Amino acid sequence: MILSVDARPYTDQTLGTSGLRKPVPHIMQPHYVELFMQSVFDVVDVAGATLVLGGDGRFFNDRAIQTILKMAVANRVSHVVVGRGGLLSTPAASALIRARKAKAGIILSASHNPGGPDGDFGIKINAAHGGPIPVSVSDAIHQRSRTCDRYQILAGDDFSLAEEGRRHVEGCLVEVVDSVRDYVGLMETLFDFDRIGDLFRSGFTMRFDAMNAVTGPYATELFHRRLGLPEASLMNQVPKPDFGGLHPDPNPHHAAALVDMVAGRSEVDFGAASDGDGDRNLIVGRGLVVSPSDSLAVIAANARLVPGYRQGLAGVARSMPTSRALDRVAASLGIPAHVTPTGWKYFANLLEAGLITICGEESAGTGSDHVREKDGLWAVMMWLAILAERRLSVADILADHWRTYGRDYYQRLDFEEVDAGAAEELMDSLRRRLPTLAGTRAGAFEVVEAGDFAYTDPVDGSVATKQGVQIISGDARIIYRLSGTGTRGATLRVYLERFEPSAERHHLPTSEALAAVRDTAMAMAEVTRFTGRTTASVVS
Ligand code: G16
Repeated sequence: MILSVDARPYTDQTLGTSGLRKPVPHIMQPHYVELFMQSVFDVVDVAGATLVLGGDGRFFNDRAIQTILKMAVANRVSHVVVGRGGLLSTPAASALIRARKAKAGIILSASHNPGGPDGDFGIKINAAHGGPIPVSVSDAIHQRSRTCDRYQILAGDDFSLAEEGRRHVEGCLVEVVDSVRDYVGLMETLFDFDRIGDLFRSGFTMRFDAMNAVTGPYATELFHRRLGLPEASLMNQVPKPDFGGLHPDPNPHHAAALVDMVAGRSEVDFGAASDGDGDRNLIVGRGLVVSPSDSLAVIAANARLVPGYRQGLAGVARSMPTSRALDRVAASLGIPAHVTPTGWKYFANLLEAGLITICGEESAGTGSDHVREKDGLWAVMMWLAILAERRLSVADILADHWRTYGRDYYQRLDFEEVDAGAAEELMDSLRRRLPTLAGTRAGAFEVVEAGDFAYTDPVDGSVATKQGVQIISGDARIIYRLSGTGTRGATLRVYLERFEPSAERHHLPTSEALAAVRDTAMAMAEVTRFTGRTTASVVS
């Protein structure tokens, strides 16, 4: 029986960089998920459509999946493809949307944010191409949510998601699929599994940290069962609703155990980690952590060694705050390098139009045209494939890369949970001063260019403004931006970059190489005056 339920609309169902993201107690308010999903179903017009549904297994995933399934049936969706146990990584969901020609995908995740009853929950909506919906659609969903005061839902028992199977309910086919199989099949079309297996057989050692999040089952199948990595080399590979208390953000701060094991004590050749929903990655070598911007550049420069990319790259793209290392590779390959605002939806358009093959972000997202999302395990596979071909250490691959292209020292400072009003004021103050900043000098830093990044999408013509303040001084760059994924107060991100052409100066500690840029960045935006902070909460 289909019920029609009246409820009072919530007005705060805004979609940020990655869909709806809220603290768990907030999202568990009565009818909150239901009204949001009804707005989604109304805007996307799901009657008669196929949908893909899954999540990263965090607290409330199991309840929200049941609600959404029952609402999908009530809203006359004809086919829902749902991951077994309610699990799907974000890249696996993107692949399934494309393979099943679904109209949309619903991914339950707050990505790299902590989980558990006091953590965060999120709902991401993906389009038929497999990538995040464009801003026009997320705006329409928010508008609809402001007045949506009734939802449709199937009454009755929960669906069993424990085993693969198909069940018809009220004209809807609910199909539970293996969450991992199709994804691993896709990896097989891109990589030579035997070559990577040979690398492991040669004594090469690796640790993969799934951070108690969704990639555990994927990593177990891919790295252990298919490539022969000993199971003991997998860490935290059982997904847990609270991520075992870990913060599943694969950066040196939150993945400190892995970093210490691989980079610190140099016992292991290669370390990698992924985040809550499996779209981000961390790459670690003996004695060093690879910065995401460098990782992207190395992957692009070596892509032709990998079977799936032998024919070369159509073009590449990075988000504006990502270091310019990728641009140098593109120039040497003679291919276009696009620069987009932060958010994978901009890449999705370029990928869809065939303008780029590989893209990535400083926030540890790297991906290619095999799906329309960033893909953590794909990035790890790219590194393994490159290591298997080149048989050099991670450190030697980087040193060689920097010798060829120069080194872009890079660091991101996060000031988390600062007062939202103060963060806005800091950005406003910077923006007001932009016209007068060019030509000014702060120590060795002479401002050559100062602007607020704006982007016109070459595919759909949409315009995005106010995407981050960028201050350029020849070889150095400072960027200020407010995060679009935090749920408490505001997070100010300050990105620091400096190009160093000389190989003799490629092995400085990053914080030392960027000390002057950091001092300038703190002073120029008056970070301490506005936020009360003298140091960042997280440095990555
Ligand atoms: C999301 C987007 C990414 C983007 C990131 C930015 O990541 O998918 O494309 O780089 O947000 O985060 P912020 O606005 O906090 O800097 P995710 O992994 O949270 O889905």
